[in-house]
Amino acid sequence: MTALEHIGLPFEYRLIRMMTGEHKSPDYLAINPKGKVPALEVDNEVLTENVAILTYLSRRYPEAGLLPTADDEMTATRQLADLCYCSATLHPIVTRIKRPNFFAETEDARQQVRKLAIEAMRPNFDLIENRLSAGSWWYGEQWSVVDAYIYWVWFRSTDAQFPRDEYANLNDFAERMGEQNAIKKMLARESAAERQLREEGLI
Ligand SMILES: N[C@@H](CCC(=O)N[C@@H](CS)C(=O)NCC(=O)O)C(=O)O
Repeated sequence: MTALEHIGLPFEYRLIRMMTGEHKSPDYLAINPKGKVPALEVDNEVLTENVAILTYLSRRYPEAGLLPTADDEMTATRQLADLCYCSATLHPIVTRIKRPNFFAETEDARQQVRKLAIEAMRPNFDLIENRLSAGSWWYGEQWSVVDAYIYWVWFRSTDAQFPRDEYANLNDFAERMGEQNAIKKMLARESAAERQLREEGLI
């Protein structure tokens, strides 16, 4: 969503109520048979998987600067690796921190899932904290959609009990991100979605 806000083209956003299992409903499975969010419909075609969606948007809208210009295969492939790191390593840990109920039935077991996921996240935030000591963003002074993904990982984790205090660079980074228009718009959509879910009695 942040990438779309950053590109600045109009788009329609559909709220998927995961707490009611809407992502596994026949309606949603017709869009993404894997039952995962996000899915992006563009020109009557559906794209799934964050890495694919972000790569597509970056290539289709190069003027938006979602990724730094890559002049050689190695640089382009390393950027792909960075997106895969967010999607394949960080994202599943966030899901366990934020939604332990997907993985365990009792309250005790859910607490245990969250605790283990928080421990699994620490070395990753250590790595990112260290990288941010060399510059404002993942790629030094050039913002990219990798930063948007890391920001999502950070705010979802810290909202769900990950202790934020040990990470000065990440806290500063989050503050810088929070000043961006695309992030403000994304957070406004998140708040509206939260209000809607509250009105529906789902949270
Ligand atoms: N590999 C997918 C994973 C996306 C993902 O795990 N999304 C979460 C929501 S943030 C989800 O749909 N969870 C539902 C589930 O795992 O059943 C991607 O990168 O797009």
